[in-house]
Amino acid sequence: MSNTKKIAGDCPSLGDDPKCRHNHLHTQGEGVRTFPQPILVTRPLLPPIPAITRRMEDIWGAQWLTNMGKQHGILEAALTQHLRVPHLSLLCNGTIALLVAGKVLDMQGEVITTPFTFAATPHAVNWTGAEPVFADIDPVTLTLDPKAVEAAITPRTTTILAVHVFGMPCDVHALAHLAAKHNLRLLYDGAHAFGLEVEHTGIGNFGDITAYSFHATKLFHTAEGGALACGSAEMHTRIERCKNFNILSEETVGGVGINGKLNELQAAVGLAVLEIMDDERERRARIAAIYREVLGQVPGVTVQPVLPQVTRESLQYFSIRIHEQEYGLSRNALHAELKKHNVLTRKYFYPLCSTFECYKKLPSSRPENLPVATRVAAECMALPFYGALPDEDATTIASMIRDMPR
Ligand code: T4K
Repeated sequence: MSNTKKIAGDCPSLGDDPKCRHNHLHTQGEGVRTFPQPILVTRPLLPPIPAITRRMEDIWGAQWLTNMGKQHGILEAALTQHLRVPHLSLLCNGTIALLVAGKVLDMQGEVITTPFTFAATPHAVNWTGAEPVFADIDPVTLTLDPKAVEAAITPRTTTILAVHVFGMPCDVHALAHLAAKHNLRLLYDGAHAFGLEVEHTGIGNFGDITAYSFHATKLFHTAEGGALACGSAEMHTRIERCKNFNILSEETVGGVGINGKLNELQAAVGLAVLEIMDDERERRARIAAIYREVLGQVPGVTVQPVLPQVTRESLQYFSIRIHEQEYGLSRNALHAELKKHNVLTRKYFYPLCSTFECYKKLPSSRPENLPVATRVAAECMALPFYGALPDEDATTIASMIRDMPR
């Protein structure tokens, strides 16, 4: 390959020794570049240890470990402001957040959702006792296509559960219109949408409820955690009760609830992560810019777009699509080639949820019903995307995709 180069830093082997432990590229002949250590699709954002221990000392001093303690309160207030939402409730993870949302919205009957998502989305529908109905996605935003949603509505439909996949916002206005017209609840899975703003409005302001995930692999995290944002104080109260067994007082339980609480240790991690959030966002914006610059003009590669209505990007994932005919290699082949060279991309979200054993017999799971999602699942991949990824590595990964022999 003509532009193969050695990036050996101060390594005396100049990158030619395969036993070298520096994480720089080793050239092993024309066209072959291999990172000595695997580059993962993401790494958790790790605050300096003292920022954690300082808070641990507070927690120990208070002898208060969970059940909505001081750290929980501080984090909830800080995130309500950060996400620019009217009400926010912290939860122990994003999946339980979806379950609690489903419960308080009385999500029964049929729930129209996307197959192009993580397993948690349809599983949450199933766990609340409803049936997922898969509808196709838009070929640009990869989120639910409002026309497909409308076509899927039946008298049994109660809810639309839409996902802002990879931080690309759903068509929030069209979905709001549909929900109002057909008297449906509108729940957003915002697991990928932390910090996303559309038309200068926090994404959690749309729909009845938005669920966030604060898993370690997310931009903002509490190791495990999640939250629900909503617009009404009454809904917020229902969520707060539901996540705490629906206990109303020492002697009264108001209905069926669950243990969805985020503990003090998780909250402490979240507060420390929040302190370094702006730097992390800056780093990720830089990496996204590198990927866009190198890959933007490569035939057969579509880079995740920044949609015109987005006024603040989420910067949680960076996805590309590989169009086999034009690029000359399939997504699967590229994924495998990169893996050989220690670049571990992920085929999010392949296979489609509609193909899982537990859902594949649903009438809506037929591939003919989901042509766009079926195609996109075969084309899409998530690239390594986290602040600690050096610029040179991002450039190298993008160049490898650009120059991959084919
Ligand atoms: N809705 C949507 C649309 C979601 O994407 C998710 C979660 C949810 C709902 C549910 O939210 P949670 O209940 O999880 O809060 C990961 C995450 O576990 C999952 O949270 C996330 N979506 C999903 C898209 O990605 P896996 O199975 O791909 O994770 P894993 O273990 O393969 O890790 C991914 C990469 O991160 C690996 O390269 C290793 C690296 N990693 C991972 C962890 C946990 C680290 O370097 N350090 C770590 O601590 O699901």
